Parts: sequence; C-alpha cells; structure tokens
Amino acid sequence: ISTETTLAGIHFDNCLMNAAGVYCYDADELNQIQKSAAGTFVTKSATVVPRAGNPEPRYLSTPWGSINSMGLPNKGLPYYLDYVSQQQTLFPEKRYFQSITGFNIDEDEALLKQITDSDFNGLVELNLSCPNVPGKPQTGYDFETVEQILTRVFEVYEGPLGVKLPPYFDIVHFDQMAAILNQFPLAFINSVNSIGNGLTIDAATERVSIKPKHGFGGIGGDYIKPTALANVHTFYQRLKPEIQIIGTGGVKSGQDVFEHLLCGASMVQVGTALHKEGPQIFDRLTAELQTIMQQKGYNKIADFKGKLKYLD
Ligand code: RRO
Repeated sequence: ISTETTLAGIHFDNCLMNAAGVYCYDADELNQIQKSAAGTFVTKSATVVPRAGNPEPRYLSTPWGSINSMGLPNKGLPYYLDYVSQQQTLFPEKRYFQSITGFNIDEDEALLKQITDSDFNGLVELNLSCPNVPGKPQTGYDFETVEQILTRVFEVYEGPLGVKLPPYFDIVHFDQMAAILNQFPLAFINSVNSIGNGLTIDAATERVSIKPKHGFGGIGGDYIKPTALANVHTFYQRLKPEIQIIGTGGVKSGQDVFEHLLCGASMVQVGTALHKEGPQIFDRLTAELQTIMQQKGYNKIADFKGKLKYLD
C-alpha cells in the first residue's frame, strides 16, 4: 500500500512531512527529518536577516496541543539554501520546501531573488500567516495585500511556489481568498497555520504560560483539526485544480492524515505532534494510514483523495 504523492508534478515517496517551524531550525533538526520516514522537509521560515525570535518561554506543549509565540527565530535564508543545496547533492532525486517570510513586499522580492540566484530546485512556501511578531499583522487576513504580494511574486519568481495561509472562519472570506488565489499560477496552498492569538493560563499561579505578547500565541493541536479540515476542503472545492493543497493542523494519528487527504490534501504536514513525539512519528502515522487504507481497500491516495461524501 503506497502513501506516495505528487505535488506540482514532483513525486514524493510519502505524503507526510514536517510543518514549518517544527524540527527545521538548523541542520541537526533537518537531518533528523531527512533520516525519518517523512517524504521531504520544509525549512523554518527564513527572513532576510537572521532572527533570535521572541523571549522564552515561547512554546508550551499541552495535553490538547500547543501554544507558541516563537517570533520567527531563524538562521537567515543563505543558511537554509546552503543546507538544501547539500541535500540536493546527496539525494539528487529528492525535492525540498524552502519556507520564506518577508516583512514587506520588497523583502519577499529580495528573498525570491536570492532563491533564483541559488541552485535551489525545490518548492517555495511563502508564509503569509505568522501570528507572532509583535506589531505585525497576519498578512493572510489582509486580502488586498495578499493580491499585491502575489502579483509581485509572480513577476519575479518562476519556480513552483505556494502560500501558507492562516485559518479562515467565514464562507465569504473563503470565497474572496479563493478568487484571489485563482488569479495566480500557484503550485499549492498550505492550510492552516496556527490559530493566531490564543491565550493559555495557569490557574495555580494565575499567570499566562508563555512570555511574549502577554501570553498570546498561535494554537496548534487537537482544537485546530476541525478548522484545518474545513479550510482544506473549502479551498479544494474552490481552487482551480492546478493549485494543490497541503493539509496541516491537528494531525497526530493515521486517521487524522486520512481525513486531511479525504478533504482534498495532496500532502499532510505535522507540527505540534511532531514536536511532542519526535521524527519517529512519521513511521507510526504512515503505518496507521496504511492500516486504514487496507481496511477500506485503497491501494493509493488517489483512490480517496478529495472524495469526501455529503449527507445529501
Ligand atoms: O515563528 C513563529 O512564531 C511562528 C510562525 Br513564523 C508561524 O508561521 N506560525 C507560528 O505558529 N509561529
């Protein structure tokens, strides 16, 4: 039973991979994803200038998931491009994802020019949804700016590129965002980033649990799965078929992976549960997915991808 997939015409041996931000800060972490059963990796979102990120504590693992306000700690784009270049030499048949975040449209352009001038042969994931930089909005909620960014992006970049989106919660917003996305030659969208600006507290100490932004941070894990599935499926219904979907949010079992694929995802990323369990999780998730597929008589992802049924 195969869990292989194709995205932007590129073949991946496994549909599972890390979500940006988890196990992808440096070569040590990325090597661990490389050694795992994941089909590929995405790097931490890279900025023009390396960043230390927000003060600690800035990540809390909870029984139901996680809250984070990392604040984009990363080693800068050249570091990740160097690492990916090494991996491209070691494994010429594989392709990788480079996540990037500019703080404005000119930075996006500068990052894409650096990628063009490198030997990078993979896919770019443009992060439009970081919720954790104090004073900076989540770009994905500003529809006009998204359209402007994508217009510029496709003027300056020719390789396969997709966008990481925040979760949307209103049907009108899905309609509006899909209409914007459909104007561009996107290879994929990735839904969803964490649900921004949640608050977790410790009743015993009467304090917030993380330091940045008075405790506000992006929520991942169990609570975000229904929202993630809704976003994956709604965009699957609305986007032109050339724009494929990466499903991210609340994946900690093979059944969760199956549900994302059923909603229309072509690849599935793991964040909070990968952080909790480590890269071994990809063996477990793959085996659990294969068991479900076997029970249902499915041999490949295409047998059920996007084939969610309705009650009428
Ligand atoms: O680094 C972060 O704080 C972060 C980013 Br860039 C993101 O896109 N999503 C998230 O939950 N945290």
